[in-house]
Amino acid sequence: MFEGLRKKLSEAVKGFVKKEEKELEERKVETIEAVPETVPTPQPTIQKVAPPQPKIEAPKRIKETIVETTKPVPVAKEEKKVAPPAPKVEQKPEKIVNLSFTTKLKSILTSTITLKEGEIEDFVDKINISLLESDVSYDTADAFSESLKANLKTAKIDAKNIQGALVGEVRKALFEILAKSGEGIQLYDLMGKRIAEHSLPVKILFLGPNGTGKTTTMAKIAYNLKKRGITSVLSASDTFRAAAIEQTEHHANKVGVPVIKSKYGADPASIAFDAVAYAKAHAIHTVLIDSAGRQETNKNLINEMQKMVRVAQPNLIVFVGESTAGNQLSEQIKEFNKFMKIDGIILTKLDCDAKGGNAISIAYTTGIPILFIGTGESYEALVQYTPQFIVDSILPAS
Ligand SMILES: Nc1nc2c(ncn2[C@@H]2O[C@H](COP(=O)(O)OP(=O)(O)OP(=O)(O)O)[C@@H](O)[C@H]2O)c(=O)[nH]1
Ligand SMILES: [Mg+2]
Repeated sequence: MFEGLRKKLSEAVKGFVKKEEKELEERKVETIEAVPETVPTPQPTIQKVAPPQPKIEAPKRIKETIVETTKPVPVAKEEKKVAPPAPKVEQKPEKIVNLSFTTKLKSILTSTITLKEGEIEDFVDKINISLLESDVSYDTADAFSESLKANLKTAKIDAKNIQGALVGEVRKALFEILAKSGEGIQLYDLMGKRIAEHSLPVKILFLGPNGTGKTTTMAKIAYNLKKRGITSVLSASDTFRAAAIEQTEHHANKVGVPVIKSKYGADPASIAFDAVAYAKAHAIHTVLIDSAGRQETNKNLINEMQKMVRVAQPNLIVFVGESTAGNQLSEQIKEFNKFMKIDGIILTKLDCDAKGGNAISIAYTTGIPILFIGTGESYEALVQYTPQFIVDSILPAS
């Protein structure tokens, strides 16, 4: 997961840095060559000068003593004679002006640099292409590029670590893009808060297209909640697909949580209602409600879903989408969101998606917080979403 994006972005940064470093080297050579031969270099004088550190580091009282005792003796004058500090060289006659300019330029070259307009364009273009090739949508890549460009215009790039500085700028722009959907929803923290407030049960409805991982993810969440001492009940509300009820039951038994079920063809909303009643009666913290996979274009199934929402009144309506669906995933979410307000997203099968750009696009184009990322088939393979996790996975700080 994210391998594609990680490889492409770091290659783009490294490629640019190599070019930039070469150019810097050339600029240094040009500068050194430009120094007139007749101009004396200040180094020999500086090498003779005694280091002034002891005076600076002396404790206050000792310093005072030194000042007192040296008052009658012209120590200060002696120091002036032997120690010509760099700034004074600048004030000296005309021929040394060239040198101080050179020094200044050198110091600029070895401390921080600001990228030129053309260099920024070149760098941002490379990053933009890397994003597009990794399944990041056009809108998202464009917004990212604008953000990066604006930051680079004012950025003081550390010339000793151009790569690190550029990586930092790309990471900053990534965080800005991901901020569109906030920090995500930290379910375990939310549950802790609700338990403390006695505001229970928390009802979560899982919906989305066929086969995206709704039932498996629901079981993963039950497992991970249980590990944290948080109880849950599963509602087998997919009464449509063959073997869906047995699948939910199988997960419930494996995880060790209760399941509320009925017959195939039964009203999914009434099963969800029963599961909520069961949770209330048994002081269970969470109700996890499954649903049959559906397309946003299937009017009957959308009506059925709206009824489930009315009856069960979930606290969180969570869209489960697979990362491998590419750019069409954003569109699916937007369409579902027209019929019922989606509170959060779970992005599954990131382990099957070598490119990984979808995670960024979804956050930016929908603006809906992400809860989790599915990274495999096991119950453990569920990662809490945070922008930090995404940015660190895509481009670790260097
Ligand atoms: N590799 C991988 N497989 C996953 C992940 N999440 C779910 N799966 C697999 O995806 C397949 C479908 O999962 P389900 O949970 O049945 O999906 P669903 O959305 O409930 O499917 P329907 O009920 O038919 O709509 C199963 O084989 C799961 O093990 C994931 O994060 N990574
Ligand atoms: Mg299912």
